[in-house]
Order: sequence, then structure tokens, then C-alpha cells
Amino acid sequence: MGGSTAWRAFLAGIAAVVLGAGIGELAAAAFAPASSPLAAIGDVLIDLAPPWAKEWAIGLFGTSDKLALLIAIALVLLAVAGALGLLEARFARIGVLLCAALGIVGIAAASSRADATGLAWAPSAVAGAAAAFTIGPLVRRAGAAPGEPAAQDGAAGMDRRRFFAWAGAATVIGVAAAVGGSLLQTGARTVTAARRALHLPVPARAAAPIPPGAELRVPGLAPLVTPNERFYRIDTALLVPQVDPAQWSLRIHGMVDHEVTLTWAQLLALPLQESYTTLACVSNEVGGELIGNAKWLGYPIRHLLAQAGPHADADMVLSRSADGFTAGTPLEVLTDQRDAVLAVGMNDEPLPLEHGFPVRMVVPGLYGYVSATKWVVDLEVTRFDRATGYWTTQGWAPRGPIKLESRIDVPGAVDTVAAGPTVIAGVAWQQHVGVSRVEVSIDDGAWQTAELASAISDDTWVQWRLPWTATSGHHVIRCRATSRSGQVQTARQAPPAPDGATGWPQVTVQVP
Ligand SMILES: Nc1nc2c(c(=O)[nH]1)N[C@H]1C(S)=C(S)[C@@H](COP(=O)(O)O)O[C@H]1N2
Ligand SMILES: [Mo]
Repeated sequence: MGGSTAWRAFLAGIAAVVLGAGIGELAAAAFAPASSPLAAIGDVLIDLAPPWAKEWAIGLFGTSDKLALLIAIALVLLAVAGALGLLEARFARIGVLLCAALGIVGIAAASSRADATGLAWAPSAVAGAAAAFTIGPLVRRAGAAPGEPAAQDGAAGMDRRRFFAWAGAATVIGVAAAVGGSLLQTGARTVTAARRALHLPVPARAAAPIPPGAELRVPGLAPLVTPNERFYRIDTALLVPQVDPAQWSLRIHGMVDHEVTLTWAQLLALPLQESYTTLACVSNEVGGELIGNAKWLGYPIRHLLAQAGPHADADMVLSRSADGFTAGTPLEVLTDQRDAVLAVGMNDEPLPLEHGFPVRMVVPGLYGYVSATKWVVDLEVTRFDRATGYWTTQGWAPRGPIKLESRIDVPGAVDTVAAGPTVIAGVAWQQHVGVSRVEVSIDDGAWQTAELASAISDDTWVQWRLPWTATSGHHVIRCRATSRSGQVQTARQAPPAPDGATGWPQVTVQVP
């Protein structure tokens, strides 16, 4: 096989796999949205990836980690596809068999998802079949079929053009099918439509107005209430789970006296309450952005648990989402007086799909991975020595109380600060404990107490600011918070794993 023939065989493999993958995505959009072959393989990779790899991806790509994964899967798939073309050229039928094998991997991946439907196998089957049927003919047109006599020169040019026409057509059809599939998915999503048509009930207990002075309005400081579009998103779902509220129900079972089942209509008929709670991710680095504050509309989980009657020896509630994620929350946290809710609203809107529509948990004081289950459908009352949540099986701490932390937002890392009067500002939090003081140290000087805004409540972060007369030169700004329980934020630096980062945030500025 000559160099240019090999190159065409490589392209033939890619064209066949692009055709198959594209048709697979279209088939998924048409009849099994949760079973897109690419996404299913991606989800399995997410679940199989070692915790350090997930950490690394979240750290490197932040909230775009899923896009990065999809691009990586696509690139790997293209390289594999090219290799299949080369194999088929050398050993006829091997490429065909391996295309079929890729389809089977997709079928297995899609069927193993928690939200797999009866047709979960279909998109990958279609994708594998389409690639398997096209790779042989395309590779033969690449002029690389084993044992075939080399074509005459003039005829070879003709054959080459014909090959590129066929391979190009396969690629175009594959890409068009994939684009068509994605249009179909976003255009006709019933759940998106259901969300748009929804009117949330008026709360039986509205949130108290935000205290005057809680919002310091320093340019560059994170707003006190995070707009939904700017709210961080962390989850293991490559495709946003589509949960139709009309089909939604929650089952409370396990170590209880009475099983409780709640439908969407029943939940909305309950007296709902509003509460502000700041959500934080355990993966948040010191100074990081994986934290946000919202007004949640929901129903206290303690009332539902009281109805179910947990057994005296139970100590955990394992919540499960429609896509199979689980979190283990201490029972006592869900039964004390805090505003731990089944939330349906976020900042006066139904939950956005990415934030758990139609129903999620929000629990003040605990990191999201042990409490904030999105698309929640099941609460099992159990024990920490019997059940384990998703991230705890990956080495994270079983209980995840939020640590006392603070952040400097102003000046930002890339801001230029002019000499003269300016302001340093940020936020501080330890949900359900509260913050009583924030101090700032400039160039290792004495701690200066910052002005602390009024907090909405102990369950939310609080803004702070300190006037500063900047002098020209290089400056290091640090801060530390003190909690209402008298704890001072530790200087000891700890990474996010296994139970949350610690250390003083620090910003360096060069004042001209
Ligand atoms: N179903 C589901 N719920 C989930 C997760 C998930 O992966 N799947 N991640 C949790 C984690 S680790 C965090 S920090 C919060 C983030 O919630 P947000 O995306 O609304 O900010 O959701 C929690 N709930
Ligand atoms: Mo998280």
C-alpha cells in the first residue's frame, strides 16, 4: 500500500465513522434523546475516570469540562476511525468488524445509563451498522483493497476523484445528520416547553426583603444574588437530563414507617417557602468561582421525612437523581430547623434545566456533592455504614460541611490599580454558621477589619470591603474571615480533595 493510498484509506475510515456517528446522533434525537452514542460513551468515561482526572478536568476547563470531554472523545474517535480505515485496507473485514464493535460499545454504554429507555440500544446500533456497511466499499474505492492490481495511471486519477466524491458525500451526510439531530433536540424539547409554560405558585412564606446595605455595589464584586445564567454548574451529566414534570415523582423509602410518594401536582399544592441559600462546590479552590447565591422556592424536606417516619437507627438520606447520581446527607441536617428544601424555583423562575429541573435539593451548610441533588427522584432513608453517595465512592469525605472561606474579588487578578484611594472588596461564607468579621492584611501588615455588609442570613455569603490608599509598587493582599462561632479562617493550605480547600485568598497587584 503506497503512502497516498494509505492516506486515502485513513480518510475512508474517518468518512465511514463520521457517517455512522452522525446518523447515530440523529437517531438519538429522534427516538432516544438520552442515548446519544457519543454522550453515552462520554458518560461512561466520566464514571470510569479516576477522581484525580475529574479534578484535573474541572480545574483546567472549569464549567466547560463537558465540552472539552466531548471534543476529546470526537478527536479520539476520529483517530480510531482513521486507524480502522488502515486496518480494513490491510486486512479486509477487520475494519468492518471493529466498526460493529464500536457500535456495541455504544449500545453497552447507552444501556448502562440510569435514565436508559427501552430504545437506548437503537442509536448506537444504527451508528455501528452505518459505519460497518460503508467502511469496506469506501476503503476499496481508496484503491487500497488487498490483492487488487494497481490501476492504470489515467484510470487512477479518475478513481481518486471518485473516491473523494464518495468519502466527501459520506462525511457531509454524517455532519448534516448530526447537525439535524442537535437542531431537533433543542427545537422540540418537550421539557423545555413544559418549563416555559409553567407558572410557579405564590410562596406561602415569602423571603424577607434583602436588608438594606447587604449589596455593597462595588464594581467587580460578585453580586449578592447570582443571576441564574451566571450560576456555576457542576454535575456528571454530559447531556442535561430531561425530566418532564408531568412524569416526575419522588419516592421516600428505606428505613421509614410509611413510604411516601409525591407527584409534581402534589408538591406544587404544598405551602412552599422562599429562602436564600449560598451553594458551594467542594471542588472550589481558594479564590475560585464554584459558588453562587440564589433565592430558592421549595418545600422543607423535614416535613416530608416527618410524614415518612424515619427509624431511630437511621442516620443518612441517600438522594438519587433521574440520571443515577447519588448524594448521602446526614439525616439530622434534613430534620433540624434549617431551610433544607426540595426546590422548584430559583430566583423567581422554575429551576433552569441545568440546575435540576423540575426538582432539586438545596441544603444550607453542606457542599453540593453531599446534598444538592439535581433532578432528584428518590430519597432513601438509610445509614452511613450501609450506603455511599457518588463522590464518596470516589474518595471524597462522606460528610461535607462547608468550611469557613473568603474571597477577594476587587482588585481582580488582571485589574490595574492606580495609585490613590481605592477599595478592596470580596465575599465570605460559612453557610449555616455565618460570618462575623473579615480582616485584610496588605504586604503582611497588621490585620485591618473590613466593613462587613449585612448578610441576608447565616445561610448566605456576605460581602465586605475595605478602603485602601494604593501606593505605587508591588502589593500582596490577603484576607481571612471569622465565623459567628468564633473560628478564624485557617492559613493552612489544603486542596479541595477530600473535604474542601482551605487557606487565605491572596491577590497581588502592581500599582504604577
Ligand atoms: N444529579 C446531580 N446532582 C448534582 C450533581 C451531579 O453531578 N448530578 N453534582 C452536585 C455538585 S458536586 C454540586 S457542587 C452541585 C452544583 O449545583 P449547580 O450545578 O446547580 O451549581 O450540584 C450537586 N448535584
Ligand atoms: Mo460540587
